[in-house]
Amino acid sequence: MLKNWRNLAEKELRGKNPDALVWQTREGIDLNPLYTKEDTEHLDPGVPGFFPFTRGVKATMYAGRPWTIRQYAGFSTAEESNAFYRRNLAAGQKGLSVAFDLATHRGYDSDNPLVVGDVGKAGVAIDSIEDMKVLFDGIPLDEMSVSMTMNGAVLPILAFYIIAAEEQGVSQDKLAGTIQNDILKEFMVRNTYIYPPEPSMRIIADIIEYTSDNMPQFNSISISGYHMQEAGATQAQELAFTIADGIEYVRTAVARGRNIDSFAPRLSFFFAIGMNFLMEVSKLRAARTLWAHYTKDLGAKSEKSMMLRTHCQTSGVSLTEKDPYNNVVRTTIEAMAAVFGGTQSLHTNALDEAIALPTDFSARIARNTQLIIQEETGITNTVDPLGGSYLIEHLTNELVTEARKLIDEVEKLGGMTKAVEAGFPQKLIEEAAINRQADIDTGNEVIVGVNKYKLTDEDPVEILEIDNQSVIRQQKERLKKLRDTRNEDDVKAALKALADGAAGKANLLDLCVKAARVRATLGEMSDAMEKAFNRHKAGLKPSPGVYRMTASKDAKFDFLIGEVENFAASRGKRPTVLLAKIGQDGHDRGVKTVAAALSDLGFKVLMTPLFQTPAEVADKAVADKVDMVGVSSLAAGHLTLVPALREELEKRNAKHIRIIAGGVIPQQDYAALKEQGVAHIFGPGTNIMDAVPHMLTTLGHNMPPLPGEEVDI
Ligand code: MLC
Ligand code: 5AD
Repeated sequence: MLKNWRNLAEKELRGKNPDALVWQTREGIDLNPLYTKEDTEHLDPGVPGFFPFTRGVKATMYAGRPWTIRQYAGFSTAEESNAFYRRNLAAGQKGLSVAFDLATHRGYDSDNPLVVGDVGKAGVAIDSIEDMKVLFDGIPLDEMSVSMTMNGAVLPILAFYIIAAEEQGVSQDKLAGTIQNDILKEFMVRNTYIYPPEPSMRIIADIIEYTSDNMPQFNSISISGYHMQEAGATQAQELAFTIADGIEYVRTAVARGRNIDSFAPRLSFFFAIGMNFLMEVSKLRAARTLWAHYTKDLGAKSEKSMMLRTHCQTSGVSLTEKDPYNNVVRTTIEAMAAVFGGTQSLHTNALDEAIALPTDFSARIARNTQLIIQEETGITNTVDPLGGSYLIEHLTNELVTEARKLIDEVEKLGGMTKAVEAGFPQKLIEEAAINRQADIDTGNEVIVGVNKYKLTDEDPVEILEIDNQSVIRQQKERLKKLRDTRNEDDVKAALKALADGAAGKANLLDLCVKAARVRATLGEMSDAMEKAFNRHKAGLKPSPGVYRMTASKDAKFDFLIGEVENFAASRGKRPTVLLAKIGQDGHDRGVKTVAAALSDLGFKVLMTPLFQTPAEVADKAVADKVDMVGVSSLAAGHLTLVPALREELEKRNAKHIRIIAGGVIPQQDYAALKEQGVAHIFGPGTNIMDAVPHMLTTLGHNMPPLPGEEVDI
């Protein structure tokens, strides 16, 4: 039969070998154009609800209870976010998921000068228990399951939550919810850590210990692959490193003397769901299979410890600033993959993802995407509806195999903490990100509306604007009121106990709960622990060679190298650019990819570490005599931080150093930035090779037209 198929296929292909249709995925998996019974005869995925849970953790899955529609949200003040949550719950959302601003993530109160650009911007500003109470005003915490995405300042935030519930009359044993508390992926890709890896892992163990003793319904970690995929990881890398992180957390808690079955049932997971539909469905099935086997090998006896329960979020990085209504379609496809994969909880991104935070309008469409799948399609009525598909079973098995290989490599390095210290996962993810960018820039990978089928005119979409200065003002007032009314002696004593506890061995969540009760702020608690732990700092540097491998196949690449050489010959020095990250924005995939590409194109590329002040960037720009500073902004701080940088350069008589900016910057802000002297703004989806002529022209180079300039249609 198969032979007949090959003959027919060859005929259809006019004599070409059907093997030419094999697709090598980014994971390095070869996918054939056809799968049959023979490919899956040796594979038995079992039934849902039973080990190894490939087909789902519950016997009835969505037929019994649909997944939780849990939209991640937060912006501005606690009042504004609370009102937004209530509107969303009234319109069909089922669980809450809190996005905190970057000042909060990094352990700073809103009145700290280091966070002027970040307060209230990428999430809600929370400084104390008083803010947390307002955030959940009118939301009964014994009924609502709440997820909080917090990793750096995880102790004060979880403590505020416990006390906010206590002051609502809800004891901590009744709290159902999840704290992200996944620090390993912060060091790997997300960058909202505060302390170095060792004390950070101790904090994780303290939280597992405290929650498994006192909060039996609370998920102590959300082990997250999401941010790995967002940073460029392939699905196999995301899968493997997430499971490897899980293994490391299990070992950490076991090393504390905890029985695995006392805490593992409350470890939960979080994956990204991108556009490779069949791969994503298979990834979730593979994840459950892997976790069941690894936890069993680690000594679990209870099946609850072996069940991988997960939240999913559709992929932000797959969405585009260009022709943004296409994003509704992308998100629908991704949401369906999460559902076919058997997720427990889901966030669907809004269509304005690559521009700003969701408005009420875009949040409504995102939420309705899930409601429509749940209520109009009938998809929920059968468990694991794609189970038994030849391809899905084959791919699930391939992903299990690929992930095991990577997990073995991590094990050889001594586990994930050591692997992260050695930079192993980071390097693979970074290379995957650069490769993908090169594929997109050269058109090997198509993104509709970005590198193919482009619009000539883009209609601007309405965006959510946040008055950052007003948020800071309100937060400062609230902090003042708190400090005026609390008992300072109690606060001092609680903070001293916390500082001593950090230097010693006490459970830090317990001490933070006590400090929250007497109204210590988030910044004060973080500082108390920083005395013992210090603050973690990490540098950035370009990775040469990877972009060139793919991009050099494009004629534009050699042409641009030639122009950079011409520039260098006429000036006696290569164009020198300092790529800068200012404020608390730790998103570094973009800046690392741009650095890699520009250095392969002949630029001299310098990079600042993360979390710089405008003054620090200006100092480095002047000291290193750069021609240009490129500011990468993905957390909406640009309108505050870029003008501040210009001022700092002017103070140093360095007006000649040009500024360019890139990242998530709404068109609406372009004029204001240009008025502040920004020479060029490069939005999401910019082809790096197309950016180079603008950069050279800005530096006064006389650019000839590019060969075969693509004509927009
Ligand atoms: C479910 N239940 C069933 C059932 N299905 N009971 C009988 N029959 C069925 N078919 C039960 C479950 O056992 C459970 O009870 C209860 O119903 C709730 O179901 P759940 O499946 O556990 O769902 P949920 O409560 O929503 O929990 C999902 C979770 C959790 C385990 C994945 O960790 C979670 O909500 N995570 C969300 C994480 C998140 O939102 N992260 C945002 C990150 S954004 P019981 O008693 O067994 O518990 C981000 C972006 C950034 O990170 O970078 O800023
Ligand atoms: N509100 C809503 N969604 C958010 N995201 C990040 N911050 C917020 C917020 N404050 C989403 C985006 C982003 C992903 C990490 O989470 O989709 O890409």
